[in-house]
Amino acid sequence: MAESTPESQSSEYGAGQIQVLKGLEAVRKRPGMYIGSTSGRGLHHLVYEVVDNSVDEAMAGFCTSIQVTIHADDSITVVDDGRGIPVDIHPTEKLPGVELALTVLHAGGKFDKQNYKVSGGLHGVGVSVVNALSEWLEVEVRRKGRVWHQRFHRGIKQKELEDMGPASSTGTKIVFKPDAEIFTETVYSLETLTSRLREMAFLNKGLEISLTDERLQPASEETFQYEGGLAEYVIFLRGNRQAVHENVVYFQAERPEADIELALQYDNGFSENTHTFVNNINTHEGGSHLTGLKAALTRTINDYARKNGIFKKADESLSGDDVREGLTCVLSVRVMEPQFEGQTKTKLGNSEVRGAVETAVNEHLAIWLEENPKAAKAIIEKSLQAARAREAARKARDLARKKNALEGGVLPGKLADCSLSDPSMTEIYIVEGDSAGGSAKQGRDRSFQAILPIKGKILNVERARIDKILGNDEIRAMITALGAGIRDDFNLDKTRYHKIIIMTDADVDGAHIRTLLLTFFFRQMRELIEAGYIYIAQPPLYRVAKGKEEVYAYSEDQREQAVKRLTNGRGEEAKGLNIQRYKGLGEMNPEQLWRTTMDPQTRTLLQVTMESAAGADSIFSRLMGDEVEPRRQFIEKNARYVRNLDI
Ligand code: 0RA
Repeated sequence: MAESTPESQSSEYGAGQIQVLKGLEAVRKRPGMYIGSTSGRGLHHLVYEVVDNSVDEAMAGFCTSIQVTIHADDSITVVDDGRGIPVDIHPTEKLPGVELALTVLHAGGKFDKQNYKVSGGLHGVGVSVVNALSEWLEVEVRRKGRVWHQRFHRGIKQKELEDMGPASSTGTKIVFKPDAEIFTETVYSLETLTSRLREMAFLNKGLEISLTDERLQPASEETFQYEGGLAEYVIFLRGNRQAVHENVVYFQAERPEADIELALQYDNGFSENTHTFVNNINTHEGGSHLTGLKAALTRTINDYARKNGIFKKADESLSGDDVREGLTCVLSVRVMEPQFEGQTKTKLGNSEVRGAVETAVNEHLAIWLEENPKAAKAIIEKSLQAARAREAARKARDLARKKNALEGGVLPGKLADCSLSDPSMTEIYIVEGDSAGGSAKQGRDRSFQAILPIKGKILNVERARIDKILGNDEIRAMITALGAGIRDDFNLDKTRYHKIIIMTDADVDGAHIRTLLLTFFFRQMRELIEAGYIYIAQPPLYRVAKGKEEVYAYSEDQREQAVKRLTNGRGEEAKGLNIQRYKGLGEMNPEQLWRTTMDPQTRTLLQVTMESAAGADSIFSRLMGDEVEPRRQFIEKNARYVRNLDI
């Protein structure tokens, strides 16, 4: 296609331009419709959207390296070495392609669809949305031997696309500053961006992605590049759990329905860690590709065991759960026209993908098992152990059921229940320690708030099998109080409270207990997290008082503010000022606990979400595994982690 130079374009203010202004206005009026929210989550989506476009260029085979920089003012630069966004004048729109990509909704660089086999992007909204929601945005394209530049303010161009001179390479650079008029949070989380970009690098074998944070002194820089792709991802996710076999099972297959990449490895843990992706998007809710994978795994392992005389009895077999115990697995598929379904649009609907994945996994896994007989034997032995434990647990559970212990009926003795019974109105506080539990019982509103005190460190469910978990008193008390069963028997509709609030001390032990509880919910009652029922209470860190005035502070910042206000700016040395640091919930009397932490009118609750199960899950696995040091480091950073779950 012959490209005319932008200078020769007509710059009439036509119908197209009016459409552009209308489009931008729509995005700025209802940003949530395009990027989900205007909180930290939406803010981070802007970066993902821009990076996704560069990754698409990499997937098309034209880009090898992407550099992301967070600048000191929280503006962002994304540079790639792809072909550059086209600058030729669009035949009917009469504007350069790059300008269209940045100003026309859904044009998003993909107006030229044949170039891309598949394309990612959670919302697929395109860079024009990023442009509309940025105070300013600059684009620099290297293409056709020239450097091209254009600048926008809140989506509106400040000048025509300009030829800045010769260029010896190709690529696209986008710099943007999110609009503080739109976003409630404008500060990027290095951790959140790191984990998403790392994930992108694992999913796109060989692609180099670097992240620089210039807000730090000196600036930090990390580069992600994995020649092993998903095989390296599995090793990363396995963390410090011990592998049952050395080599990761890995293959790539191209089918008419989908391109498939799979890696898996078994470890000596008891949980399953499977992550599935479609066009680089984490399919938290699973779907047809996952169904195909599970079917193939169960079938192939059973076939192998039978053929090689590993089963003792003729009718012996392994269930799906058995062959997935201790499994770390990542499946990534690329599909031309993905249909996303489910509550959070993260479930793959395309039915043709199921068969494609199933046959590919059957074929490759069968070969791998034949070629690795030692590993195959170890995996099957591991699955057989799981089957035996499951059988023992089933017997224990039947027994427990008979005693009516897990199915409600008899509530635990330590539970102070509320008087209302409509779950949508009620909440339960799971409180660390009997003394804080006592204060909470006295301070609560007993009509809708129930209190369950638990003893310090509960069992680490990451390191225990189901029979041991069910034998633990604290855990049984939680299961019966919530009334909805666990794991495969869990029934969300039976949950007795729609808010389950974890309330622990604001110290290291409290953070550890909170992590143990979250691990428990994540592993045994994941639907509670998915339904948004799990919360974390925020007790104050300080009470600042002077005379009759008192203020509770929930952060260092708030403490400083409070001191300033109560002393009219004189500071901590002012006479009569009293600052109390709360180390534990027990230091508050019932009335204070109510006012600061439990009263729905004034309290702050953090909702625990599943947005990035891959991230959260690897945190759980790494931290709740056998090694002490990462756990200690984690606990020290724990407050940030909760925020991370939220983003
Ligand atoms: C459409 C066509 C072509 C490149 C791109 C889009 C493109 C978009 C972005 C966004 C960020 N980086 C990008 N790199 C490339 C090229 C078509 C051709 O050269 O034939």
